[in-house]
Amino acid sequence: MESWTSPSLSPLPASGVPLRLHDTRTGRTAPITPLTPGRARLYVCGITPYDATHLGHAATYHAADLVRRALRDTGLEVEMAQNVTDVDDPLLERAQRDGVDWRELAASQVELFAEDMEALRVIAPETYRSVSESMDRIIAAVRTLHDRGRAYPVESDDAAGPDWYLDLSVDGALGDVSGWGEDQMLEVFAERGGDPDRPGKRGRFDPLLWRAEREGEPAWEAGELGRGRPGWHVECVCIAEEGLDLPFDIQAGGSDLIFPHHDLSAAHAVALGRPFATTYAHSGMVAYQGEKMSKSLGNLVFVHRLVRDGVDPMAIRLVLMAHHYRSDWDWSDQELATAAERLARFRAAAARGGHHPATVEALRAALRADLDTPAALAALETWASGAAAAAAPTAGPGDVAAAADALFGLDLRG
Ligand code: 5CA
Ligand code: ZN
Repeated sequence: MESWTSPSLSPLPASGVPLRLHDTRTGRTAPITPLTPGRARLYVCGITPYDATHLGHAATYHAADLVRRALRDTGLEVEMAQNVTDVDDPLLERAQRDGVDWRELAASQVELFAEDMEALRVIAPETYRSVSESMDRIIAAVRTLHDRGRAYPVESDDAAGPDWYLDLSVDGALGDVSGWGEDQMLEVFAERGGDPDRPGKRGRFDPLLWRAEREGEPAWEAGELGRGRPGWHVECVCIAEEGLDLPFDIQAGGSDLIFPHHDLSAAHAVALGRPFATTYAHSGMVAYQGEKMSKSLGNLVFVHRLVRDGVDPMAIRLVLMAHHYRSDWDWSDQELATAAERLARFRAAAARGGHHPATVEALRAALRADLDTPAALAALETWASGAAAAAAPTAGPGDVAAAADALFGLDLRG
């Protein structure tokens, strides 16, 4: 599937100092050392395209973009893969409600998403695949899981054949990523697409692997598993494998995906006999008016609406930068106004001529310290206010605007 046009990239000469990133699985912040020397592989979970990009999505893809930029700055080649969940309950339900074909709904939202990513100067993924276009791989994976004795049927009353579940007890990988106990898992499993109480399941957290065809739903032929459509988690395993091969370095996404999605994606990979990711990076949740911004709650602030109303996308990026990526925070119009003023100050400073190697070094150091964007902003503020000490004659890059662009995707030339 077509992604979007990446912003022009002019990396600084490689710093060679590794990125330190917080890993949800170990709970520690540690240097990223790619499995393949010189080449880092990153996967970020993509959108379910039934509504436009909101600020929560933007924050998550901004964080992944910073990971990419930080890895590049250390001199690594970076490859990124991203999915589009175009076959899933909420999308199919929305399409049905609105009387549109699910493919059309998905295509229109995917297009809006691409425009938003481009406006925000997010680097496009090398591999960008929807579930519907990955169906051959997904079917091969669920059939392999069946052949390996990991799948079991659960009868349903509204379909011709059974639904199929992944038996987590075989590999015992439940909780490997999240580290959560079962009580904590149970608190969120149902609201995040799980069905802990369905009769016939062997384990409460066993995920749906293949759902038998229901009337009015799209379906594909999967041999001994019958006609149907995939459950959620297997898509990211297949798309990661296609784009990156398994295992890969970093799995990224919002913290709402720690459990069940990333936990169970990794469990699917293990059941296929492959380890999944080395590091799991999660961004915090953006709220609006006190509640997590979510399509199901409807309390959304859309990127394209802000842009249409004349907001400079770089001001949106500055709001995102003002919050450490791992913290949960509330979007506010006040902060957007502050960011717009800040952008004007930074641009004025860049226009005055912004050679200052110490600031460039501070920006790099902030980025590689677990994406410490508040520290980077503080360095830019000091520079823009003219309070930064006169640059000692040091080696290394000194153009602050070029560094803000390469490291943080901030265009200060406008
Ligand atoms: N398609 C799946 C992932 S395979 C999905 O979660 N789609 S989504 O459209 O619901 O979310 C897309 C990405 O945005 C995910 O990485 C999710 O963790 C992140 N996200 C969703 N809501 C928020 C929010 N309020 N704040 C921060 N990130 C969010
Ligand atoms: Zn995913």
